[in-house]
Amino acid sequence: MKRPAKLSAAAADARLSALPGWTRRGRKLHRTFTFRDFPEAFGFMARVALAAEKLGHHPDWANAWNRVTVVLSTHDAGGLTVLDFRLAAEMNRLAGE
Ligand code: H2B
Repeated sequence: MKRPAKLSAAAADARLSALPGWTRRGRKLHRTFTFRDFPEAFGFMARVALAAEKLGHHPDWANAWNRVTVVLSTHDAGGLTVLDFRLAAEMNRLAGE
C-alpha cells in the first residue's frame, strides 16, 4: 500500500472538526469509548479489529471492563495521516454513532 503523507497540524485539525469525540494531543488522536458492559466493549474491539486489518492500519488501545481507550497515529509516518482519520471515523460508526 502506498504510504500516505503526514498531515500538518492545521490539516489534522480541519479533519478533526468533522470527527466527534476525538481530541488531538500532539501527533496523536485520542478517544475513550464507554459501553454498557464488558461484552459490548469487547464486541466493539472485535469489529474494529476486522476493520483495522482490512484497512492495514491498527489502533493502540486498552480495555478496562466497559471502557476502550484508543490512541491513533501512523507509526510509519511519525505522525497523523489520513489513515488515522479513516480508522477513527470507522470506530465512531462501529460504536453506533
Ligand atoms: N498501524 C498504525 N497505526 N501505524 C502504522 O504505521 C502501521 C499500522 N503500519 N499497521 C502498518 C500496519 C504496516 O506496518 C504494515 C506493513 O501494513
